[in-house]
Amino acid sequence: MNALLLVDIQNDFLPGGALPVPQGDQVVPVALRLLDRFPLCVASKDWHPPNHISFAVNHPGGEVGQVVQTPYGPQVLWPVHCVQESWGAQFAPGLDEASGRIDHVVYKGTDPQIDSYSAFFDNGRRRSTGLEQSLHDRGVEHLYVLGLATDYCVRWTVEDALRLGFQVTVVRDGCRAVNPQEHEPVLQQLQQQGARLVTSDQLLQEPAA
Ligand code: VGL
Ligand code: ZN
Repeated sequence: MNALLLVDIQNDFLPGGALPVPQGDQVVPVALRLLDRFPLCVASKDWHPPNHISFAVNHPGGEVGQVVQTPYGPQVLWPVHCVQESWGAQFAPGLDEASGRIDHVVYKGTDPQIDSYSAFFDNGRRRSTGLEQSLHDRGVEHLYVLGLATDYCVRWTVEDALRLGFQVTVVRDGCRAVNPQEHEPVLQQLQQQGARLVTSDQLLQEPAA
């Protein structure tokens, strides 16, 4: 069984949002084109409480971009983003309207004390989000991944998926990076770790998944 996994395609990661990913809006039409092709679609949402450890404002003197030490390792400080129930945490326009076609949503980064880039585990790999179990329950063996951002949540999600034994295909043009110069090197690293890279055009030419 194949599943499409949409990573963090939320307002705050689009231009105009709190943590804008350059051209982040351009992944939405790619996601919409692929949605109909998959028997199962799962999406992750970054879903932080206001007192989340990743927010610079929650560290005295903390600045965005600074790296602080935490019990689970280094943590980059971010602007306040994807606060639970806020506009910024909603799916991007277009995807929000199509959200009836998303079978399952995984919420991550919900614990104030630890971040969660991966849709599978928190950054300390202490707690699971339940995504692995729900994919196994549905008989999923192959994940097709796209979303935001290539250099953070897509990367960590794909690395965990590979470690967990899923076959992984990353849809190149369905991803954008916080640091655009990181996009291609990260994709190359993911390929070296065992992910297949395709474009959405290539995928749409393959027999339906
Ligand atoms: C993300 C930074 C902070 C992401 C989430 O979705 O890539 N990046 N929170
Ligand atoms: Zn976040």
